[in-house]
Amino acid sequence: MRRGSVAALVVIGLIAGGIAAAVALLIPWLPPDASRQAGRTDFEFWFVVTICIVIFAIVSAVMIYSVWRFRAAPDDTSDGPPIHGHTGLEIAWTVIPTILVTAIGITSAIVLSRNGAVASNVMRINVTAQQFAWTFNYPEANNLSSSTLMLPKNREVELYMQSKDVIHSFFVPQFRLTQDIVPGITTKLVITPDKDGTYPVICHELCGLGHATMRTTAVVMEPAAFDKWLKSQSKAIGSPNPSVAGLTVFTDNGCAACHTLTAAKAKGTVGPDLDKLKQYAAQAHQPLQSFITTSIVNPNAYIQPGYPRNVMPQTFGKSLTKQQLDALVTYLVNSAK
Ligand code: HEC
Ligand SMILES: [Cu+2]
Repeated sequence: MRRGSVAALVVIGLIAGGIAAAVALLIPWLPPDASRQAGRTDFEFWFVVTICIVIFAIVSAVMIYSVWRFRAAPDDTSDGPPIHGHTGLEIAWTVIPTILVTAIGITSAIVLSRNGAVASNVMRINVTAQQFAWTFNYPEANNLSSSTLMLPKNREVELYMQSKDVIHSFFVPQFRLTQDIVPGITTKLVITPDKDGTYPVICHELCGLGHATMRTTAVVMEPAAFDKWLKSQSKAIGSPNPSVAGLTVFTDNGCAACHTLTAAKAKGTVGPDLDKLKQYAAQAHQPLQSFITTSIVNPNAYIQPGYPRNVMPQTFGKSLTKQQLDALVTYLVNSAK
């Protein structure tokens, strides 16, 4: 090959690689990372991207150079010369990708096994996914239930995830972790959050009409603050003051997102106004307390006219402990006007 051709190939390759690298590096593709697993996932991500950029540069150089250098003259209708391949090139484009793909396979396997490794002091959290809500239960704290995923910083947690209906998927971009939740099996995910903050928990698998609303937040806090939260929750739920206990259950389980309730400063409008429960119970010809209990445990048993069925999560009967449910019902009975 002529010197000039080599120089042209190198220049085109550097320009193409430079553009691809700029697109990769100058645009902030990834949100900040907030878990120990995220660092490893990002390493693998950039390892693959780097390989892609180099290959892109080589392919672009050869392609652009060939289109320009070997183009046919406008009046040239003759066939090109017969060529029988190039053994050296064929060996190169087989061996090099084999090495690269093997390297990606090995590094991915290492990242996966490190990310899945469980420490001895791991904290278990049970996750229930269902159209279209998340519930988190803490077996270490009497199965305390929360609709927000509260996590202590630097402590490894293992999620045991189950679905009540269809396939969902747990995804927190800042943790760089995602795992499907499949009816009938328990899938697991290990997370070691390492930065305080509030991050979105997203359902990552199209799971029905309300899929886009199947979101909550993960809150990572200092271990001391987390212990305080656990204690205050357990205490509030066991509180002899029913309004404290019930309010805690109400706010922790996302009721405020869909319902209005003055006592809880809730302004949701997806579901009926819970300040009017007395009136609704009368319309349904049911005693107030059993009307409220059934509405929470089995929302489809009675559908308030004008409101959609299957929107209120069907999980509360399972996810709330008896104590939490009692506190919640008492609270709603007392705050109904
Ligand atoms: C995703 C939105 C959503 C969430 C979260 C939600 N609800 Fe509902 N809720 C609804 C909708 C919609 C209805 C009306 C349909 C029906 O009657 O089932 C409803 C109905 C009710 C009713 C019966 C009202 C009536 O007049 O029939 C009660 C009581 C109630 N919800 C309490 C709660 C409590 C307590 C929580 C939290 C533990 C909660 N809801 C969480 C959407 C929601
Ligand atoms: Cu979902």
